[in-house]
Amino acid sequence: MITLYHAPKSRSTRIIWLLEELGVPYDVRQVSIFRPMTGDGAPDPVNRHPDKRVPAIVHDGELVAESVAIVLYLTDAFPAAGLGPAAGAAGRGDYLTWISWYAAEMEPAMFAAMGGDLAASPMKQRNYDAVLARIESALAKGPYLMGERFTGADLLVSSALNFARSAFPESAAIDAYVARCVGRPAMQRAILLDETAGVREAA
Ligand SMILES: N[C@@H](CCC(=O)N[C@@H](CS)C(=O)NCC(=O)O)C(=O)O
Repeated sequence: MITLYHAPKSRSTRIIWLLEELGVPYDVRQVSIFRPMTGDGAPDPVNRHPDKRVPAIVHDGELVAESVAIVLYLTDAFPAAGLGPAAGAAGRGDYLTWISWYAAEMEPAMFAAMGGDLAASPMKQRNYDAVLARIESALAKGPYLMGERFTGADLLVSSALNFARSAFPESAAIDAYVARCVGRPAMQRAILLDETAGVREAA
């Protein structure tokens, strides 16, 4: 069984999405977190995340925190879902590149744009421009980052674009991509389960 430490309307919602894509049984442990935007909420002692953040999962006694680690761990652990090339398979390098790029490049660029930091920092502007160029060039080929197949990298990137759409310029290609990804039945189930999920049986 997989236990997900989750707080509604946070980065852990996309892990419910992932678990729904995988169709495996899981248990959602709702925890409180500190919400810096509003100042509400408090770290929850039952949360196994080392920083009392979400998401974190425990699978067969193994604790995994950080969204990208969880996506990689789960898409590797359940390869039948076809959400990421396995180690040694064609496309693995591309998959690892996208997943790592998301954490190391896209999230910082997105938060820099949201925080209005770009104008004062040529370096941040350059990084942001590179992020946008990478998204645009992938979507020009599309329909997904790695081509025809939706992967864990799309789950991360599209959920971030959906959350912070205003951090990026108007673009029909980005809008269509976000709609294509978040319109998937698994994400639509995740939205409904966000506040209420407990134990979910295998699909
Ligand atoms: N890099 C982490 C970020 C996790 C994170 O900051 N999660 C937020 C919710 S979206 C949280 O738990 N905040 C509580 C806090 O900062 O104490 C990841 O992607 O997993």
